[in-house]
Amino acid sequence: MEPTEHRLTISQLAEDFRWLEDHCRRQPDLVALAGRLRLASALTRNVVGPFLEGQPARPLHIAVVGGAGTGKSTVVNFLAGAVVAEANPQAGYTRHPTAFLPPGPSFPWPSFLGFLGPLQRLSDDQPANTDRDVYQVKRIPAREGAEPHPLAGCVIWDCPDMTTWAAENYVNRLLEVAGLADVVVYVASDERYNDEVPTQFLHLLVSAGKAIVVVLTKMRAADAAALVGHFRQEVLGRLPVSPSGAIPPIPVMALPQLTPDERRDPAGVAAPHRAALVQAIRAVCPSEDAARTRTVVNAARYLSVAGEGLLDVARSDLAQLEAWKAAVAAGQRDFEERYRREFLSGERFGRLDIYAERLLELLEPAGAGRIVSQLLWLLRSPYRWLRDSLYALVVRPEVLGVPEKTVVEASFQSWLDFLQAEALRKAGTHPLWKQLATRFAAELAPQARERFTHNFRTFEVQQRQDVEAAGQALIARWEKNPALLYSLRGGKWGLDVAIIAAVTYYTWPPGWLLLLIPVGVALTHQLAEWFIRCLVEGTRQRLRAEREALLTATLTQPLADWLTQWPSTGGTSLEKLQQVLHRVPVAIRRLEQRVSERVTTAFPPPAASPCPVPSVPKTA
Ligand SMILES: Nc1nc2c(ncn2[C@@H]2O[C@H](COP(=O)(O)OP(=O)(O)O)[C@@H](O)[C@H]2O)c(=O)[nH]1
Ligand SMILES: [Mg+2]
Repeated sequence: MEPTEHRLTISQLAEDFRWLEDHCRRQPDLVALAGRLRLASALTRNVVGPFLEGQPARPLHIAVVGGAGTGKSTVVNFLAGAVVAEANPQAGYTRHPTAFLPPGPSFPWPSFLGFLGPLQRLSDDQPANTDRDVYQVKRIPAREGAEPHPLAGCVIWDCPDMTTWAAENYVNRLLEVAGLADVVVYVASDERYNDEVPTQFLHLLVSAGKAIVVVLTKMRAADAAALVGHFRQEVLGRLPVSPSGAIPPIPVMALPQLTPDERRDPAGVAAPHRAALVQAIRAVCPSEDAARTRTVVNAARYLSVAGEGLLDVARSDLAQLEAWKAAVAAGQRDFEERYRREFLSGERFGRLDIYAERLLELLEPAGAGRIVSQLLWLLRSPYRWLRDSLYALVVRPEVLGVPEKTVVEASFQSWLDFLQAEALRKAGTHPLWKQLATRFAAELAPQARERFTHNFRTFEVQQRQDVEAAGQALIARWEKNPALLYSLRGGKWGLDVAIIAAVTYYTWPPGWLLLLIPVGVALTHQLAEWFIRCLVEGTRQRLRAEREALLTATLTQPLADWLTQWPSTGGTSLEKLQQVLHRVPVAIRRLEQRVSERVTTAFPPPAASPCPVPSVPKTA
């Protein structure tokens, strides 16, 4: 990979994750997976990208996360050593992340294309409930005469609550910061330490290999040990088992019920609590480089392990879209087959008879010869009467076939019926079929019918033109080739003259045997008609094949294409799903390789990975 190639790979991968996330958000059952995809893209842009760009490990990012009202802002204040975050009894008060910078030597703020995704940095001070895609950066005031801040060189993030995967906006803001974090402080209060959604979120962070410190709050001091035990057993004990190694022990500490004084003065009255908290964080960050290396390596490993699972939805959607496409194609085949069977096989293209007549006329001589030709026509009259009468006796009257329009309309209706039945049959198996089944009658069928009517008109106009063109081509072939025309005409004419001459000569003196003349000229005429019928029959065969192709080109194929694409309205297409399925694993492999190259060249290999990646929980 070229030095800057990773930028392209990262932006493409992040874009693919974003597209998949949108795709999941359109399916209400998949919001949790959408969250995972957001975390994956945040890890790509906020962690792997800056690392490959060679950005320094400083500052480390500490994200304080958890359910509503668990005491996150209070914990942020304890880490900060001052009341800087707005602790508020109202659930869901904090709507965007705020970064608090401890006093100390300054460091450059990380920068990378796509860093923190859609979150814009606010330049002015805003209340924590500002509900926009923004983040704030605030400095923690230095206390006079105080010791250096224990978390200097770190950024402490106060985050929105984790209460539901469905609140797209602020959950995404939280996931951006969670993705960025080197250490996650997971806060749970005594009464709700086991809430479902925050616990799922914790599992996800553990899967992503984040270093985690759990802080349990608000319990009575006497209950602290029991609650810690419960949490270990009920929550951490149920973490997914890792195929790649056990999850390292996650420190769990208690921050028991605080008095108002303690909450107001974390660095003074509540200093012992604060010291324990800071100590727990420092313990999981032996050094800045080691902590960052772990964050990056685990992020890359998570992407490669979880990548497959993240793509499951795309794979399953692709399979369903393929199944829909196959159903549409089967319906199309039935349509065309029925058209062939019920209409085309019996179609004579009546207009061609007129051209056959004209060809026959072309064989007749022009100018003075016309008179003779008319005489011959008269001579052939008895033969004509005889032939027509016999024909009427032998051949049954032609049964009028079903009109083309009726056959085509009925075939189209069967196609729709088949698709609707298919959608209803599979409605319970996948959201795509459910959507098809519910929207079929009201949306899909009327839209399809409209298209059908429009395309059928084109088909009709075109086929009329085709028959005329084929007939005219028959005539033109003779007219444009006088040598051929005169030979044919001369041939027929010569034969007639020869017959007349021969009969006259051999039956002289004239008697009733002269009747052989009308028989003879009738035979030559019959020969000419037979020859022309063969010519026209060839054209008929060709027209049938052309009509079939025309039906496909102007009617069934455009309809099939439209029907195939129909469930994709909104941006999900077979092509895009295929592209993403192909591109994502390749990009992840590339990034993982690049990360490991850089880790081995830039940093000495860590003795043992402090946070091996556990298994990835299956899609909810
Ligand atoms: N009594 C008591 N109240 C607390 C304690 N910790 C937090 N609170 C209060 O609980 C409410 C929610 O706390 P906050 O830190 O804002 O929670 P967040 O929503 O998770 O950020 C606030 O009114 C805090 O003052 C505690 O240990 N004891
Ligand atoms: Mg808060």
